[in-house]
Amino acid sequence: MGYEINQVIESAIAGKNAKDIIEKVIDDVKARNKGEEEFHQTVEEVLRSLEPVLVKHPEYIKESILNRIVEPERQVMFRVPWVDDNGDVQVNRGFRVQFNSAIGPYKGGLRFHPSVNLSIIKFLGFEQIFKNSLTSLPIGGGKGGSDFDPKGKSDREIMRFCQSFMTELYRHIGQDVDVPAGDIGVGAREIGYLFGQYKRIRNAYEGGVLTGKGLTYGGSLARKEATGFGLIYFTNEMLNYHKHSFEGKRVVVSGSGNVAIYAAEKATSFGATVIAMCDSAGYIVDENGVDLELVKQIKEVERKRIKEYVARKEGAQYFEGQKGIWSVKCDVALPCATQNDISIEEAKLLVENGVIAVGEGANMPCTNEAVDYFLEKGILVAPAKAANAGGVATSALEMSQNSMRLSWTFEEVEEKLKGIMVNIFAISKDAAEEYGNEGNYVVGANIAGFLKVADAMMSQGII
Ligand code: NDP
Ligand code: 2IT
Repeated sequence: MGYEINQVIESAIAGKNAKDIIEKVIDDVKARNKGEEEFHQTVEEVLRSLEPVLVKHPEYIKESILNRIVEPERQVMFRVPWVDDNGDVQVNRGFRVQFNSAIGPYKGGLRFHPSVNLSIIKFLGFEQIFKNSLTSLPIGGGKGGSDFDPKGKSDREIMRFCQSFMTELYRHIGQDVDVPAGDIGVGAREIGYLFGQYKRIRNAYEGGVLTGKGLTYGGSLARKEATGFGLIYFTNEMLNYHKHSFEGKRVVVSGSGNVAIYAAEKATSFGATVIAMCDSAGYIVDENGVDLELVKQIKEVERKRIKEYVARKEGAQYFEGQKGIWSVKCDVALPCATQNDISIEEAKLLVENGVIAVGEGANMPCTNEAVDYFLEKGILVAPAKAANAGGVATSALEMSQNSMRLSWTFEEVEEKLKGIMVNIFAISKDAAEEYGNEGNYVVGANIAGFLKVADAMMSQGII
């Protein structure tokens, strides 16, 4: 009885304080991580959605779960020297942020892009904690990368860079410690070179140390397709629940990389027409539906610019500038390129042009203001943490196959992926309802992802 009364009192106090506590943690994060704007943005987005959770669970306040969860368990930054084809020495910076290991080994991709800095890696690592929790698989959150620019580099340069990067990274990772994978600028080629160097240094075949591996040495079927396919499974669940479908819809997909290509492919197989895609230089519009085999040839095989498309496809148009893609009229927008691709201006344009749903394939592709605007206007939003979790989920399935020393068929993996995405929609929807935000899957996904990690942290003591 006494305990129950205490609970009621604590809840009342929490109710009064939850908002203030959250704002205090956000202020602290800003003060202690100065200038890290992308990291601030994700912390604000996640923490502000947790108010009803703190009211219901005052024990999280007492145990300072929020203060602990915003602080990475470990951050590593290192020099990556390498020699280019001219014999000149180049120096890049490497990162690995091991954010949270409450529910499993750190897991998350590596991004190679000139814009990479600590803020970007921390935002991605923070998102990864909740995303990985949503998959229902035992993986913690981490992220890494480098400000290395793979564009225009020869295969040999890529190899030398990857070998140098791994020569430092290897001491921080391991199949039960931290398992990197791909992200922007890191695909099968880079994972191959990274794995080769890890294996050489360790003198052991630890297949589960990296995911997204080639199929001949421990990679999983359907991992390449998984993020894009998963995005469409999730978005389809959301559309169906609201009595819509992909059938006959005009879809715009930003990006033309790994996530974009396979999202476009699956959306097309669900009866949609993909009208436009882009790269960082500009976008193509093809009213007949983008020819994805041609995009794969240009981007995956030839590693050329999307502009090439119009030279090979009659009737298609090319426009300079990436953000202009959001002026193309569509029913469903799938931002699959990079963060903050859709800001309030693009959001207004999309709404004006009749968009009904936004499925976030990239990480944090919409600014917080843009997401709020979509929700205010009744647009369905499939939030990145939930909607793009199919990639990391299938990475975890790759780890399972590596541990078991066997491989599942494409169909088996895809079936599991589909089940995971359907479940993520269900738990995000349920959490949104339970915590008083019906239809807001942004809040629902944050809460559902947070609860599991918070409970694990509670059980494991103050660490
Ligand atoms: P890729 O490197 O394969 O493709 C990125 C695409 O986005 C390219 O077409 C690129 O164009 C375009 N792009 C446009 N603007 C930018 C920019 N400013 N910075 C970087 N890229 C830009 O990456 P992925 O498809 O793997 O990743 C896309 C997004 O999806 C990222 O946000 C990533 O974090 C996220 N994601 C990826 C997962 C995966 O499994 N790969 C899993 C979950 C999320 P260009 O060729 O001109 O650079
Ligand atoms: O953002 C992401 O979830 C990824 N880049 C995939 C991470 C992974 O470990 O497969």
